[in-house]
Amino acid sequence: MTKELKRYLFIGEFDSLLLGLFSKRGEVIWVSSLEEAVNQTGDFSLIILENNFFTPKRSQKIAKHYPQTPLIVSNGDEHDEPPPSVRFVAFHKLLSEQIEREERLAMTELRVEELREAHAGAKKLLILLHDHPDPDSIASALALRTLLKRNKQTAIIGHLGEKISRPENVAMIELLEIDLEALSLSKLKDFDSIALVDVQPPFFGGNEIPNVDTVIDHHPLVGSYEAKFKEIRAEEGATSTILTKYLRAAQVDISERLATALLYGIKTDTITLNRDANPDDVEAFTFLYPHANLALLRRIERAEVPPSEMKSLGQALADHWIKDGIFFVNVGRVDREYLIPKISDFGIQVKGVEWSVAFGILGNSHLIISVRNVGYVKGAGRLVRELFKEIGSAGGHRSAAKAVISLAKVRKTIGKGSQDKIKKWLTDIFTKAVTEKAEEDN
Ligand SMILES: [Mn+2]
Repeated sequence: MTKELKRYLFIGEFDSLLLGLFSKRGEVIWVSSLEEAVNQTGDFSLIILENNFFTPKRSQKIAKHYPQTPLIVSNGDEHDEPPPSVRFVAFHKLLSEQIEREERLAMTELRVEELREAHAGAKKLLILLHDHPDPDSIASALALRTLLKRNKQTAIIGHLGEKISRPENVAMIELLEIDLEALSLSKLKDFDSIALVDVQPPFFGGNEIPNVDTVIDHHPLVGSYEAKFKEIRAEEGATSTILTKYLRAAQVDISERLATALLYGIKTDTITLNRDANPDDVEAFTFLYPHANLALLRRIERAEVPPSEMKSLGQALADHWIKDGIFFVNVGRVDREYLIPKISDFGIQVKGVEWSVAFGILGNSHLIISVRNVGYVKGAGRLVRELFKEIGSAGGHRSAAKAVISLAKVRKTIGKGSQDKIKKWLTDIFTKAVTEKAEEDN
């Protein structure tokens, strides 16, 4: 929803305090009968029914009259079978800032209804991914299938092209028991409904994809194409983020397997710090984290490390120390950069640690510093920018960041490029910055 003027329709008996509060947010129309309610002109941002006024029948009539507007029942008791798209919200929540969140959820729930509608009659549904499926696309497909209340018999997840070969993707599919079919183009016409996730029709190199009813993607909108349901959100770091929002809004139970897949999808699409995660990604990630199977996730991710590199990992971890809740690791010299963030990820799991700083020298020319924090402390990205922006490239988001500094600059800054010197320097500046930051934040 944008910042346009909000209009609220209240139906039933309400405290003037509540109406007064809402009139500060937008226009308030207050009626007491169904007849008056459906005789209004124009659209509303939100319709709020008083609990005593609410009956499933009345809410259905109102929903039919205002199909684009979310319905909230104030102070409603939980119903065994609530009508679709009606949320029951406690009175105190209506008074607080949480109402904004409830409004967004209610809006999203309406979108989910439209999405389900787009495939309602489909006999053979295909959820189609891009030609080289990655964890984000695979997780999104699983989530969509759950959202549409289908299973592997009633919705195939497929892609065109070669069998999957990247070790971590193979591990994800095997460990999470995901059935993914490699299809040929001619097979597509067998499906009477197709949903695209993490991809859009023009990405298929000019190949015509028939019966595309849904497109859900976080890549920028490309070209023009028709679909019954389109959700293109380029501001999100992952398609898994969009689908996590849908699942939450529709109050669908998220299994451990699905949570693990989505968490991994968001992680792989955003943790590459060249691509910043936005607050939605962080919120989805935080929500999924306790539901996911982290042991399984580690097994999936570990597939990325060739056996030959296990030795470097082991050696690297040996040179670690903890100071003021910061876990430091000197990874030493590496040929492949990803070892450094990997070890930094590991460091944040150490008990009592709030920050993890892993660093190493890549290709004899650059110092790479990878920073993680537990999330409730602030600004990893800001912290590394403050520390290193003068001498190298530095950035990231709230809980993960990285800096790259040439060894020449390191020598210029601290006089010498020896590992001992670097260790002392980084320990000092990080301890100082994190302690100062904690004081600022309090
Ligand atoms: Mn993606």
